Amino acid sequence: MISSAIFLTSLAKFDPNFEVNCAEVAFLGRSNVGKSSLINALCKQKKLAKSSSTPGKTQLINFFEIKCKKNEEEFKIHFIDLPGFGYAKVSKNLKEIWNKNLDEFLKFRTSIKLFLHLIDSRHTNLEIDLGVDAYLKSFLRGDQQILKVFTKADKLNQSQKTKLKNDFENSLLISNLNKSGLTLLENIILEKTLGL
Ligand SMILES: Nc1nc2c(ncn2[C@@H]2O[C@H](COP(=O)(O)OP(=O)(O)OP(=O)(O)O)[C@@H](O)[C@H]2O)c(=O)[nH]1
Ligand SMILES: [Mg+2]
Repeated sequence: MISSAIFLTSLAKFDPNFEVNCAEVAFLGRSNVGKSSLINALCKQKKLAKSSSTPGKTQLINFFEIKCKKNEEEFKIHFIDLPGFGYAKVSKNLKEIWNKNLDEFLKFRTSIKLFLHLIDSRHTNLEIDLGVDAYLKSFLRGDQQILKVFTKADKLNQSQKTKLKNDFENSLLISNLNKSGLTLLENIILEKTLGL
């Protein structure tokens, strides 16, 4: 389980000099889907990653060092909080720079072993998410995995939850608000990155 988490650093783009000696988990998805809130919920901290109801809050690539424990042994991974895709209210120029920087970062940062693609559980088939999925698959390496995580489950009623689970095999449905699905997700992250 996660035993501690600290903020490490922020980058604007891929930096080959920022080397890494552990597996990394990238949290990505549309703006406002709940990426930063999920990092906080998994780490049981309120303000580790900056979250806001205003889309576009996360503008840099933020790294967090996560320590995990199993049977007295300690392990380290990184969580990476990314700016959201599809945020329209910034200048076109800035959007292009973000996209180019993010594109390079995601392709070259081979220490990322798990891409957590967060999708709002109320809007599961948006074009932009289908695009993100195809985009990730276009450069995914053999030692990297994608996991779809459906957020804001607290907004669904029971029959909507059942439908989502039927529509998406092995789907993970979480809520940062009522903490549902978080222990399962934590276990899956640790298993996929550390083999724990
Ligand atoms: N109902 C509900 N709201 C949530 C949940 N998780 C996050 N939110 C809210 O969604 C809004 C956006 O959350 P963030 O975590 O900042 O989203 P983000 O994906 O990091 O957004 P950007 O940094 O702009 O890309 C905030 O108002 C959160 O309180 C959840 O599980 N349920
Ligand atoms: Mg954010």
